[in-house]
Amino acid sequence: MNRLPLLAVAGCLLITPMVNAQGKFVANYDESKIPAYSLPDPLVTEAGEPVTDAAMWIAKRRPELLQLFATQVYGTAPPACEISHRLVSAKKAIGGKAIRREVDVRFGAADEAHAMRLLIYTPKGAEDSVPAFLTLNFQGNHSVDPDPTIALNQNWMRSRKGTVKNNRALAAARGVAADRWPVEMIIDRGYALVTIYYGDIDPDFDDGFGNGVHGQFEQQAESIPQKERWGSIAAWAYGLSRALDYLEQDKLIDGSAVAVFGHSRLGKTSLWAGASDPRFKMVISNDSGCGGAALSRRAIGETVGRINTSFPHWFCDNFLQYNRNEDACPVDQHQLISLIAPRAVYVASATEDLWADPKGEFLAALYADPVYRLLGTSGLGGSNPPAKMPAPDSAIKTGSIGYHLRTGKHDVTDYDWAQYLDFADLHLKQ
Ligand code: GTR
Repeated sequence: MNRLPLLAVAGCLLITPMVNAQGKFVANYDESKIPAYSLPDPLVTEAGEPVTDAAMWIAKRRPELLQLFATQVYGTAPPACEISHRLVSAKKAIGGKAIRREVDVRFGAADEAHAMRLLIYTPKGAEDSVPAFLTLNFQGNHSVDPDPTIALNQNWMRSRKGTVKNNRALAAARGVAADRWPVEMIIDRGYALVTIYYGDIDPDFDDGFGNGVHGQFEQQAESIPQKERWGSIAAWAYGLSRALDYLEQDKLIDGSAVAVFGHSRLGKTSLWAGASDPRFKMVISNDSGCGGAALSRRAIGETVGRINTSFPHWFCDNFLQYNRNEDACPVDQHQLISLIAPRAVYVASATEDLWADPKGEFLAALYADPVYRLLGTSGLGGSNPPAKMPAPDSAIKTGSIGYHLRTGKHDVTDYDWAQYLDFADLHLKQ
């Protein structure tokens, strides 16, 4: 097998100060100031044994890595709960090309169980069930399309001038995020789009894990050591898995051909959902950065210390010990991508999104490649992995690992979606 040498970066031995004279975090963007690090090898067990075949990966290395990510990074979620669902609305949409439904999915059978609302577009007149993109959104289902019949979400939302006041969405929020959701293009290609407001699952603020699904499963969490309890990313991923439980029952959707997609913090979430739930056939991380696709050890742009300070509720408490001490973490993010193997994974970056470290995102995809090849897939870029990062706007999308660096800022654009649809054609439509 063609093994890639894992990077041991000499770097500078003096760790660069991350704070200025006023004590404010200052991101490093200088490659020459990356601290010295060596990456843990996905294909060597914690006991130091090389992983030589697929059976050993499946029986030994994959479970041990999964456990490390659960206990050291994202936290351990409770076991899958039973779900119940209720159709809220159904109508024609997108000029009659699609059916759009709203379905409430509850975390339990009881009426008072916590619920999330799925907004589902399926192509009208499809002869068979269709593959789907399952996604979380930041601003409510009503922000995805201006259609005034989509319910205006009234759960807690971060206030935004003009669209969210006192943490409640205003009618002006309808369709505000439509740029990121090319529903017609997705429908025209024969796919369903399923989206959920992420705050339905767990509101995105630090309340000591009382609200959202955390609140409902408080008792189960008590049996887990405090520092390993699930953070919000694990809670959102749990919601995605329960949404998939529902999609497996939905006759219009092929539950065995679902891609999980997310942008930014929700890209971190899609990676963890795809790593921890092997039913996801394909995983897409759009500009996910630190705690997502970017290698933590590079400590360039957003760092572990910074993310744990700004968003203390995203990860488990054990992750705090790696603040400014990334090299001590037993795992790094190329191993998270490896956990998705041999299923298809796509990592995307943007040229101006230096906070998310595009190069670190690319390297993590590249260093997951040996696991994909061990499992008999084409890995990144087909027969041989690329020697260097591709030029902007030239997607690598023929193997089981896809990657592109889009020109522009931290965002989701039609260019991004066009690549994901091409990639999905190869992996969801066989
Ligand atoms: C930023 C955060 C990033 C990214 C982003 C987002 O503030 O530092 O890690 O997740 O938010 O989700 O929009």
